[in-house]
Amino acid sequence: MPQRAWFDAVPSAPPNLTELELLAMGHGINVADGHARQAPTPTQQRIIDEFPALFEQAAKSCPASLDIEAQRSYLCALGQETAAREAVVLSCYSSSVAIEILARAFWECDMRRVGLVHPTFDNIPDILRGVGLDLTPVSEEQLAMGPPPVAAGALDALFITTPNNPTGCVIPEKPLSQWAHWCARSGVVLALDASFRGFDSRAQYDHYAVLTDSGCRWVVVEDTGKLWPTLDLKIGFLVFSPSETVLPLRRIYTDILLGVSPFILLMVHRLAEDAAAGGLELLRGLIEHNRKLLRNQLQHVPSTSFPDLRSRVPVERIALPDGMTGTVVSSDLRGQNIHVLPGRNFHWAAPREGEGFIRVALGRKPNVVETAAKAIRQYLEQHIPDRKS
Ligand code: EGV
Repeated sequence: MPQRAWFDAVPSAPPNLTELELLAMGHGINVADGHARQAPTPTQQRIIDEFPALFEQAAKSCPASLDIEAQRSYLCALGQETAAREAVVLSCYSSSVAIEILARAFWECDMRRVGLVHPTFDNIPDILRGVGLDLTPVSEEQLAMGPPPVAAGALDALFITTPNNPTGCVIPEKPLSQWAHWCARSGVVLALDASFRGFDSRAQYDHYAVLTDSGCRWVVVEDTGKLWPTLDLKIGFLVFSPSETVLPLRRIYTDILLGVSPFILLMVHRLAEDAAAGGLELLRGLIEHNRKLLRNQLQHVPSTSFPDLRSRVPVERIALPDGMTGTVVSSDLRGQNIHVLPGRNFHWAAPREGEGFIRVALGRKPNVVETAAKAIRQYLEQHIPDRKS
């Protein structure tokens, strides 16, 4: 029996991406959410096998020391030495909680006008709008080119997801530096969400050195949640400069939580050490392998393509043939118990622009990706609109 979607009761409210991801949980082939659902590597499995001992050790340790060790090992594994040395880091239950805290801090400081990368995963604009901020879309092309000669005063903050979700687009060091200098001159706070940086070495240059050198105000969200198959035991880090004394980040943080579990801090510390000692390489290999499986299955389907050829994030967009929409394709596939995401909601400022694609998650066992890829191929071959030549 297919389960009834609880949001069916409110037909006027279309589901967000996370509601669609929930429909996939435990049902059929789930390549919907971007979470890590691949098999643990042998050394990750060894850490998982030690969980009872880690729990005991965490109970006996000083939580503040575990917190610092988790932060530093994670940031250093991903090339962020300057942050590990100098930044203030608040450990949150998830990166969404970190973004919520940041959004509330902006609102409290009357910083309501936020430029946000477009497209991006819908929960980012939804959280920012949810606290009452006004969003302006900024395209990936514009971000790559560096700042336009925009008059200062149009924005209070600029929010960039890098690598971006779903495109995998990374902002390189030079444009980041240009944007950071522009933010410094314009009095704009630069906010980065680097949740996917572990998958892409091009996103592992020392961002915090660039931010600090520019003299701009900055806040960064980091996330362990997408990397390791730990059943959503994870941490989102909210990272900022010790000189950031205006945004009430610490106060809002303590309104919401006391801290994350010392057990999870210790687990993150151990998995970050494993990541630095070869775990990240293995992970990138798996994602690359799964991406190839998907692309190979679909390579001969007419008018179907992969727009993000340079992407290394654990999701892949498929551009659909003309005449098909991601909304219909994902809904039909869901009817066959194959769960992918439609593109529409990623284009939060212009949803119709996202109808041309679906998104497939790659942080899975290869046979799951392969099964999904075959089903998608069969569906597309059967439904491709007749082309008059
Ligand atoms: C992705 C799930 C939230 C989000 C999934 C995601 N939604 N946090 N409301 O973590 O790409 O599927 O980012």
